[in-house]
Amino acid sequence: MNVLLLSMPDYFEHMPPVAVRMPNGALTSLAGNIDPHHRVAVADLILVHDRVRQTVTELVHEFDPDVVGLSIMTFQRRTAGRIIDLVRSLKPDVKVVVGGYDPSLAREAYTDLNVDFVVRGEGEITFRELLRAMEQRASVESICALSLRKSDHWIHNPDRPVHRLEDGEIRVPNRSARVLRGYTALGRQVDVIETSRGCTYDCSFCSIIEMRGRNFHTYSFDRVLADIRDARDHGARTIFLVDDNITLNVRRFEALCHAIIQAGLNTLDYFVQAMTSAIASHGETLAPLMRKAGFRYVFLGIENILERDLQFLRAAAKNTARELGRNVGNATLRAIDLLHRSRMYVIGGLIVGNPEDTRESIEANLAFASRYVDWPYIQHPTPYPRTAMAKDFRERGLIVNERLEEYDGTTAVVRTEHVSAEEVEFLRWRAERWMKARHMGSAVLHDPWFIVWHAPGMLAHTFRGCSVRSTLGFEDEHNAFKRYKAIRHEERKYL
Ligand code: B12
Ligand code: SF4
Repeated sequence: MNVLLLSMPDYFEHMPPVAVRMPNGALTSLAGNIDPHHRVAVADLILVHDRVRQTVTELVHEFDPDVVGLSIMTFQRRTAGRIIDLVRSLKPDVKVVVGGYDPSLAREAYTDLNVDFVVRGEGEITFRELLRAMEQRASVESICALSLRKSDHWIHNPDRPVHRLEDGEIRVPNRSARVLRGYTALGRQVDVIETSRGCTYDCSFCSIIEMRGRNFHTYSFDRVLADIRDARDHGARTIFLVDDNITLNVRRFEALCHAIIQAGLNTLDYFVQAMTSAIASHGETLAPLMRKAGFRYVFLGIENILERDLQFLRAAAKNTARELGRNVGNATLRAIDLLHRSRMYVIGGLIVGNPEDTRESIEANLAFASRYVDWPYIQHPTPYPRTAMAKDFRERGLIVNERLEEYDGTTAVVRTEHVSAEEVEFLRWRAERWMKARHMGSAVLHDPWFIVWHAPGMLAHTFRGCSVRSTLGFEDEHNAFKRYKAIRHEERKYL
């Protein structure tokens, strides 16, 4: 069968396509795990976000798919619906399968879209079994984790246990299936690698717990190294380790750094997500080792600098430093210091606009980010389906925007008890632009040509909506913010 796999073109503020175009790791993993006789194509539509209709039309004509699969996050649901309608108009009898976080956690929303199957949770084995059943015209009703349309109603087959990655059941991704080019992170070709799946924490904003429960499974180092080599052989010079929480097992992470060095793969740049507690407690030895292994940017889940907000986000434990088994306070500053001492950049993940936030508490977090982090990754609390946070916000009546296409993390869709959603977003937007502009000065040392060449585009993106007058203080910045919002609104019309 011909199988066309698509990821959505929707992007959000901190990953503008002018600087970052990241592949979707799910699709190549699915492609690597279906039976090899199928003809499979993977198209990451972020690479063609400005010509989606034309590209999808061409792909359907050239590839003539029997099955089209879409990987969807919540804020991409509207675009996914439009792409499905387009595909159906081009080929009415095609089978449409959806998977990823949104279909898994809000399956009921997909009964109204024109899809045939929803794959819930991890997809490799479910999708393989589905294709086999379709090919053999066999029943799909015994395939776990599959939801299917049956004339006028839907059947939801039982869930599937999470995969134990240790047993080699999941084969390596198939990167050769990609049919579009242009992946980049600041000018270097980027690829994504998984070394583990899952997390045992339960932060209230995170979808992972509802998606797969609280657990942690790991791939063998042989497999991870083979995967990194494969990414490199496909041209990658930067690797993003997309593990949900690689720092859950620090000893294993250290051993992985050693393995990368021994394999000579430390000539690549690495990006990783980490907990502040793990870095603060083990950073004296871990941070220099990470640097030696090639780690360059570390996304730290700081979440908030105020204890009250950390409690709301259920993120206090992962931000607590420990010494000899005792809690010794917030881990953030120490973690940042240790990473900086080893010449790594900190991408600071913070969440502002929580229910009790005042203007002052938001500004305290923004000032902290401005002073200590290299690249701000500040978001607003976003009530994604079935998260604990969504329940809290709904019960308190604080959700002010139900347009899911704006649930991209940098649009404030909830208000606090004291500050309107619009003002929360304005405060973040106003502060963040300057933090980003400042970091371009550091990035130029590593990638001079890219930054020099793309700086005008990146600055234009960061400061869109601003005028010389608003920047010099002769115009109320709220006006510039309104213009920015209008531009952002237009950008979301991918097709
Ligand atoms: C890496 C990552 C990113 C990366 C790369 C994204 C990319 N290009 O893939 C970056 C940093 C760019 C990113 C950004 C964002 N992300 Co993100 N990201 C993740 C993370 C950590 C891992 C995803 C991953 O690659 N996993 C490995 C693959 C193999 O697993 P998988 O994606 O789950 O796919 C499996 C199944 O879902 C399923 N499946 C998936 N697609 C399909 C399709 C078909 C047809 C089938 C059959 C099955 C299937 O099968 C796959 C294999 O088992 C997750 C999870 C987490 N714990 O935080 C969040 C997560 C996916 N991100 C999320 C969000 C919200 C975002 C942002 C909007 C804001 C943000 N929080 O940063 C932006 C928007 C991105 C954009 N397009 O601009 C949310 C999604 C929530 C939701 N309900 O939609 C998650 C779950 C985190 C969270 N907050 O809970 N993200
Ligand atoms: S530590 Fe990270 S991956 Fe784990 S629940 Fe919290 S946000 Fe999600």
